[in-house]
Amino acid sequence: MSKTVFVMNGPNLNLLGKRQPEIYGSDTLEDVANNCSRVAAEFGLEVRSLQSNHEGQIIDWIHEAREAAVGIILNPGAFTHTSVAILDALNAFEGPVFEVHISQVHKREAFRHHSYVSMRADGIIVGCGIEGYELAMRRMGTLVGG
Ligand code: DHK
Repeated sequence: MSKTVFVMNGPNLNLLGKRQPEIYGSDTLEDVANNCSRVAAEFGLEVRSLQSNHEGQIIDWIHEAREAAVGIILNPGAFTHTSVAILDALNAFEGPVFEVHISQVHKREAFRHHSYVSMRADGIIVGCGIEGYELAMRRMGTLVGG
């Protein structure tokens, strides 16, 4: 059975490519999904790409990942900076977790400088545009790929 990595995106990332392109670029979430699948295949991994604007849905998917995924790559959007509940859910997941931010959050407003998810993440990729997801997937492949 092939191993699956959940690539999860939080609120407003469904608008990737249309929303503030000067910050988030012009590529879409579909581009992210395709790029992740291509890199994952190099390591014999499969990808399930998920996006939700709802915190509870993201938590439910993290719970599902306990049985269905070998690792999680997550851009929690603004929930990064607010959600103890997502941190708690990730703490109940045993595989590698990579946190991705498209923008360089540390050059932005102070409220974006703190991440609850970083307390659990095994690696953090910030400010590399959507390429950050591929970088995370390469590291994931090194850790859990076949
Ligand atoms: C995406 C968001 O939607 C913001 O709320 C975060 C993150 C940054 C990103 O850079 O991908 O603060």
